[in-house]
Amino acid sequence: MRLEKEQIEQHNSKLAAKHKRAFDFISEDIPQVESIINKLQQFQIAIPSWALGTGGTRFGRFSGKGEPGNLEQKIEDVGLLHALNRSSGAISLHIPWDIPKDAEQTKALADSFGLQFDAVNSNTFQDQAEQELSYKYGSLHHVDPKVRKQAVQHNIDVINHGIALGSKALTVWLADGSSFPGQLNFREAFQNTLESLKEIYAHLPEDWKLFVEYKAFEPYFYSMTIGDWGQSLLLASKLGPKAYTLVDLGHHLPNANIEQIVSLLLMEGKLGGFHFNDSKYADDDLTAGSIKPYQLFLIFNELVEGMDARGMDHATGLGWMIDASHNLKDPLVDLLQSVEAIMIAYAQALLVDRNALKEAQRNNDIVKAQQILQDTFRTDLRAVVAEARLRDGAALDPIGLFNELAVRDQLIKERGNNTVATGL
Ligand code: PSV
Ligand code: MN
Ligand code: MN
Repeated sequence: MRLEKEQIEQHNSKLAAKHKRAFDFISEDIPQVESIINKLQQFQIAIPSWALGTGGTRFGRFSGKGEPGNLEQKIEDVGLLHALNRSSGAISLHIPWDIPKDAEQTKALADSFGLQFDAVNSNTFQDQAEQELSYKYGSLHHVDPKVRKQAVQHNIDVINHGIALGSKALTVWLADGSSFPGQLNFREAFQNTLESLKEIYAHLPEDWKLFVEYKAFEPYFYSMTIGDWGQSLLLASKLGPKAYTLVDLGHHLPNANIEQIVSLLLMEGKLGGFHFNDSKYADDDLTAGSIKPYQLFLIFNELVEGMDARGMDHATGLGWMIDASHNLKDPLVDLLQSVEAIMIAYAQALLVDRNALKEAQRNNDIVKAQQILQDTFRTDLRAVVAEARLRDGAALDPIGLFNELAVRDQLIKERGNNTVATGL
C-alpha cells in the first residue's frame, strides 16, 4: 500500500485553518521559529525492521493482523510511516531476521519510498537453525575461541550485507553475561570481547562506524559483559576512532542520569547513536516519551548543547533510531507516536535559551536555570512540529490520517489475518 499525495493534501486542507491558528499563536513568541522548523525538517529517525510486527513477552504474544511477512513488506510499512510524517526516512535491519535476497532490488524498493538503510544490527543472542555452535554461554566473550570465531564471522557477514545496502554503521549488542557469581572470569570475558571486536572493527569500511550498545541486565541477571556506558566507552576507546558508544534509553539501572551520560560521551566524541524508547522499570521498550517525557527533553537538551559545542550537524552527527516493542498497540501507530515525541523533545531543546541558561549557571541561579528548562518543556510546540511536516508534504495529523484511511484494514486485506513478523 502506498499513500497518494492527494490523500495527504485532502487531509491537510481539512485541518489547515485550525493548524494555522495554533501555529500563528505559538510562532509569535518564537523569533527563531524558522530555524527550528528547518532543523526539524532535516531530522530523520530510523525505524527498526523488528518493531513492525507485534512484540511479545516471555509469557505470550498476542498476534496483530496484517503484519509484514517479509522484508519487502517491512520496507513498505516504513514507507507508509515516512509518507505520513516525513521524519522516518530510514530503516535499520536486524540480521538474520531480515536478510535481503537481492540487495539491489531491496535498495531500489526502499529508494522508491525515499528510505535509506541505517545501521545494520548483528544477532548473536539466538541460535539460528543452520548454526554450528551455540551461543548459550555467550558469543564474542565466549571461553571457546571457536564460538568467538563464529560470532565474529557473523558480524563480518552483517557488515557485508550493510555495504550492499548502503548502510554506514554496525550496531553490536551482545547478550553475553552471567547469571551466577563465579560463572565468569570478568576480566577474561571482557578481553575476549575486545579481541573479537577488534577483528570485526578491522572489517569496517573507511566511512563506517561501529556502535557498541550496553545493557545493565537481561537476558543475564548477575553480570553483563558490556553492562554500562563505562564498559562500552572502554571498548570503543581501545578499538579506535570508528567505534562509539550507543545509548539505548532502556538499558540503564533505574534512575540513572542518562542526560549526564549523554553529555560526557559527547564531550569525549564517543557518543555514536541512540535507541529511543521509554520505560518505567527496565528494558520495557515502550513508546518514546510515554513515561518520562521530561527526561527525553533533558536528553535532547544535552544533545543540542553538546553537539553545538562540537560543531556537529544534528541530523547526521549521530545515529537516531527507535528500538521499541509493541505488544498492545498497532505497531505503526505506536511508531508514529514515538517519532512525534522525539520531534517534540528535539524542538523544545532547540528552543532553550542557551545564553540565559549559561548565565544562570555562572551565577549559581538555580531557580532561574530550572525555570528556563521547565518553561521550555511546558511550551506546546506541537504546531511547530506539525508545520515542519506540512512543509515536507506529510500529514498534519499522521495518526488521524492513518485512521481515516483505515490503513490497517487495507493491510489486512492485502496480507491477511494470520501474519507473524520476524523480530522480538
Ligand atoms: C536488546 O535489548 C536490544 O535493545 C538490542 O538493541 C537488540 O538489537 C534489540 O534490543 C533487539 O530487539
Ligand atoms: Mn537497543
Ligand atoms: Mn533493549
